[in-house]
Amino acid sequence: MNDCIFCKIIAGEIPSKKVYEDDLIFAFHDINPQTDVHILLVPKTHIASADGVNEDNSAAVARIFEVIPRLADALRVSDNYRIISNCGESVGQTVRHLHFHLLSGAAVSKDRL
Ligand code: DGP
Repeated sequence: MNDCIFCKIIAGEIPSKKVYEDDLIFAFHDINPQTDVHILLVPKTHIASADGVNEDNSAAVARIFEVIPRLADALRVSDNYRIISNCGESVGQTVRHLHFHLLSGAAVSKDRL
């Protein structure tokens, strides 16, 4: 997907604050954090949303959920976080590349942004 922001981040064409990468997935800090810890985990393969997950590409989703507890431990938020994936514009999906928000801590006030 040439026009996909997250594909460009994965390819290194747009800079990001990477926290994890392997053969299937990429994780980085959200550019507009909603909480003290706000990480995005994405499959390297372009999947538009959770609706696009199937038996051919679900290994990346499984990998994301294997990595989440390791990242949570590294970020010192184990047993203290939420995972959210918006599927569809009507519920707030703004980037059409499947991603999981890892959120922990206090909401970041506008004063701090
Ligand atoms: P959603 O609303 O669920 O589609 O979340 C998309 C998130 O992606 C949103 O929290 C902001 C983040 N985001 C959008 N563009 C960029 C970018 O260029 N870099 C980074 N790091 N995050 C981005």
